This record gives sequence, structure tokens and C-alpha cells, in this order.
Amino acid sequence: MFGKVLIANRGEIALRIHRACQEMGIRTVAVHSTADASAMHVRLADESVCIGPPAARDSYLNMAAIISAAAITGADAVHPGYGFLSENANFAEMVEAHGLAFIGPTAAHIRMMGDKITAKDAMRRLGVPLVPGSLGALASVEEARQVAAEIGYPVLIKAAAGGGGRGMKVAHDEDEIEEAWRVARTEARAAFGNDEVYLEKYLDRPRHIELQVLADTHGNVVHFGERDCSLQRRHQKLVEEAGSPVLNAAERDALGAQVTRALRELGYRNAGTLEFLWQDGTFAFIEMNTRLQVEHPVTEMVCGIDLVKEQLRVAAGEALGYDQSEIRFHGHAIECRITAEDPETFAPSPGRVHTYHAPGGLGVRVDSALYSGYAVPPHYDSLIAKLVVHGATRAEAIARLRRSLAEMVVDGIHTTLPLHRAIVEDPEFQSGDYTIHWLERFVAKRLPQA
Ligand code: MV4
Repeated sequence: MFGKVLIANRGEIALRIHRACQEMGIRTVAVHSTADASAMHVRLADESVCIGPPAARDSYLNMAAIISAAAITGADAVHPGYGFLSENANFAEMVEAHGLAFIGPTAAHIRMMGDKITAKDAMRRLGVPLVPGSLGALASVEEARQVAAEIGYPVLIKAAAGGGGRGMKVAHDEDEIEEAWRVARTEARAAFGNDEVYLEKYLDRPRHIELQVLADTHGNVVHFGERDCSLQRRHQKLVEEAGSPVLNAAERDALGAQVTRALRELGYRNAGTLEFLWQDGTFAFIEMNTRLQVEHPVTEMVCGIDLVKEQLRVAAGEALGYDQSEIRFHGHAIECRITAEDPETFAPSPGRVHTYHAPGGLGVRVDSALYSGYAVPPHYDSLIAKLVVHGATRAEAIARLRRSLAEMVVDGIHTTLPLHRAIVEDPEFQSGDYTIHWLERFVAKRLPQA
């Protein structure tokens, strides 16, 4: 096992990784910007190195500074967390070129999945179901028109380098295809420096359901079930659940068997998540994330495993040591992402937290790097805490969530706690009957009428 791991991240996820390392007897190195000198991940790590000024591009995205910090401290592995450099294939390559282990997949697999066209092509060849659409990149607007005519409108033109909904345009009929093609390509070029686009049938009311997988370097691949991440606004997830309210055990097993077979054939390693759109009982693969995800705790709660420890073990070359039949799903878990934002306008609300009180009790977990007196810096993502609850049933998890949200206090800044309190009271949320569009409408209804 590794002796020392450098954590190339900040906030709650840096702390989350530190905790796993500490329990495994692994020393930790925190890296931080000048804005994060008094951050909790820096306080708790065994060692810390300042890697640059506040702007992420000069610190948490500064590959040379991070590799130097690893060399200076004698770390033997790097955990990238999520965001920042976690899906940067060049960084994974650089880490390994310096004799360090990258706690994640190979650079080749990061690169393959980073391009949505090569990702879909790989999954298609491996027999994973996809949304109907173009085979590969579109060469011209004529080709887009031809594929759209074959599969039927509405269609969606998407950027190969896409993500977060940028470079994505719907065409409802043939009259809209030229404009959608032009706008998608322009946005993709501006956002990603890559104007390759592809086309898919547009699903109008899907759920976003993703499957957590883990692979060792000995050919063993397992899945830890699905998460339903449909409750999002402008491509920011607010609430995630495990399992999905619409999936039963047989459907989970069937999807899991298909996906683990595919990833075994691909020679994938470490943790990964396959994203699907689900509509009317059918799954269609859209993208794969080659990192640990923000919402991984709901999976940990229902499976009783520590995904970060598993990542560390397989990165060190250990075999999984268990098979799919030994992974059991217990009860239901829900996560609320609490951000430092106005709960109505979503304007960022950085600043000093006067009082922080985390809820507790059976089945309650809070992943947060907050403390009373901490000043949330304005330079980074606004996530300040993940409140995760577990219950024997979805109804028990919801009751536990309601009382945990009532107990939690974050004073001094605006947070989305009031919005989460409203969501748990909603009968449609409670029924589990929602799509990716539900939260957008819920937020609009709450706003004072103009
Ligand atoms: C789609 C779709 C409908 N049909 N693809 C949005 C970002 C990217 N990850 C994929 N996205 C979508 N792809 C087809 N063929 C709807 C979305 C989508 C979405 C997907 C998941 C979660 C939230 C979403 C919000 C808006 C649109």
C-alpha cells in the first residue's frame, strides 16, 4: 500500500480523501492556494504545500506545481478528487511519468471518455444501449439533416468535447437544423476549442440515472448500483438518491451485468460512472465520468463500502477480493448539496460563517470542510456541505432528511438550505415522480411573481 498520498484538490472532497487515507495508515499531503491557507483540508493533512495564488488555473490546475509538491514531500500517489485535474489525461500521464501512481483510470481511458463520440463508439461496440443518433462526428449540415430524417425529430446536436450542457442545441424540425448546427459548433469551438458535433434523438422527459463501477487491475469489475441524479438546475445537481425510485432489483442487475461485462472487455481500471438517460423503462448511455463523483456517498451508504479506500486499494494493485454477488443493497440514501448561494436567485454568497452546526444521529452523514469562523472564499465552487441520509426505506430516508435539514445551521452567508427544506416537503418529490425538468419548474414556482 502507498505510504503517502498527495491530495490534488480542496474542500470537502480533499477532507473525504484524507479520512480514507488516515484510516488506512497512509500519510497525506494537502496542496492549497494562498486563499485556502486556513482551510480544513490543510489543517488536518499530515503535510501541506502552498502551490500558488487563489485563481484555480494558478494553483489547483497548476500541474507542474502539484507534481513538484509530490516530489518534494516524497508522495507515491496522487488522488485528483473531482473537478480540477481529475479528468485531465495529460495530468494522469504526467503523474505516472514522474513515477507516481495516479489514483484513477489510465490516461487512454480518460481521453477516450472525455470525447463523447469515442466514448459512445466504444460503448456501442461493447453492446451497451445508446440513444439513437449519428455514428461518429457529423461532417456537414447535410449529414445532420439526413440522420435526423432517419431517426425522426426532435433531435439534439451535441459537442464531442461537451459537458455541462454547453454546445448542445435542439432542432424540433428540419427548418431548425441549420441554426442548431451552426450554434452548437460555434459554442463548442468557443468553450472547448473543438467544434466536432454529433446528433441524437432528443428525449423530452428523461431521468438521469448513473451506474457506479469499480475495476481492479486483475480483470475484476463490479458495480455498486445506480444513483438517480435527475434533480438538477442548469446542469448543477442539487439532490441525488440511491437507488432510483423507478428501478427494481432485476432491472439494476440487468444493467449492471451489461455494463460490467463491457468494462471488463475494455480493460478499465479504478472507479467510473456511466451516465444514462432513462425514459419509459428504457436506458440509453450518454457519457462516462472517469473520476470519483460528488454524489458517491449515497452509493457508499446503501452498499456499506468506502469507495475512496477501494480506489486506493486497486490503484496500489490489490485485487478486489469480492465479487458482484457479495455486494448487497440496503435501504435508501439521499444527498442534498448545500451551496453558498442565495436560495432564490442562486447568486454566489461567499463570506464568513459565524455559526456552523451539523446535524447528527443514526443514518446521518455530513461531508463538509466548514467550521465556525471559516470564510468561504469567492474563487471556487460554491459547495459547502453534503448532507447525506440513509434509511431502511425511501420514506424513512425522507423523514430523516427533513429532521436533519431542520437541525442544520449555517449562519453568516446565504445557503440553499431553505430550498432543500422546501423540496423535501413537496408531494411530487416524496412520490419519486420527477424528471430532469422537475426542479427547474419547482424553483420557478417558488420565485415571487414578477
Ligand atoms: C440529452 C437530453 C435529451 N436527449 N440527450 C445534458 C448535458 C449532457 N450531460 C447531456 N444532457 C442531456 N442530453 C438526449 N438525446 C437531455 C439532456 C439534459 C440533461 C441530462 C442529464 C441531466 C440534466 C439534464 C438537463 C438538461 C438536458
